[in-house]
Amino acid sequence: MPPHFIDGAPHDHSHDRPRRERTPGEALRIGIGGPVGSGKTALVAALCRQLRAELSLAVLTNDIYTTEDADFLRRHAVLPDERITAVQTGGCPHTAIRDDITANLDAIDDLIAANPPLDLILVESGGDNLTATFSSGLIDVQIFVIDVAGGDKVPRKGGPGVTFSDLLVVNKTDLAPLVGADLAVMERDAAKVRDGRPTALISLTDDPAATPVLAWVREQLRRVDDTADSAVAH
Ligand SMILES: Nc1nc2c(ncn2[C@@H]2O[C@H](COP(=O)(O)OP(=O)(O)OP(=O)(O)O)[C@@H](O)[C@H]2O)c(=O)[nH]1
Ligand SMILES: [Mg+2]
Repeated sequence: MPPHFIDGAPHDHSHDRPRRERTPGEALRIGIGGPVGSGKTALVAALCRQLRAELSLAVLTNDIYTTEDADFLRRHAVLPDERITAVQTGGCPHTAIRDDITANLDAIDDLIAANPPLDLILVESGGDNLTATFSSGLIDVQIFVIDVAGGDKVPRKGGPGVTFSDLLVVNKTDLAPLVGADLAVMERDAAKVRDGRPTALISLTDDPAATPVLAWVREQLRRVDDTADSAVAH
């Protein structure tokens, strides 16, 4: 029997705003989304620890009912307190990063005003599901973090984060033997739908520097610098 599809769903997840216009010299904004517990905050902490000596950084977290993730990052002193802020969404986290992004934009304005000049702003989404993505009116590029613990089927289940994120991160590879997940299957299924966009398999436990993700972030920053240089030259 063929599957039933819901067409024109009342809670549509596909709309977006036009890509925001980045002024040369403005901080690059990287969105980090993905399902609950996949390792988004752990990745934010890793990137802050690796980049804070060379860049001016700030972090914005989203949580539904608390400011748990921002509190965690402050407690672990990954950045000075004034460089970490939070949005408490009160409802589905994806609404705050895609549908009504006002609270996130206001929080980013506050970070920029309090910490001039900023090179990079990391925006963590509240833990959500495979349908959640950031509005391109809020961030410049986005990372989608899934983990191995949910089983090796997750990339095959697809969704906009798995398919269209600028970088797909498959975290917790250390757990693969424990849950019987085949990493080669995850890599292959991701490659099938990602049309050449990169995927990084990592374990933040085994590699706390998140080396491949760090290299990707540095590449994004270099691209931004190149754009700024060419804008000055013209
Ligand atoms: N074994 C293992 N555990 C990890 C790894 N990365 C993160 N964790 C653990 O996974 C749990 C969830 O990590 P978080 O960084 O809080 O995940 P999150 O995606 O930010 O969670 P939410 O914001 O609640 O959606 C924590 O207990 C982390 O210590 C990893 O590579 N391997
Ligand atoms: Mg988190």
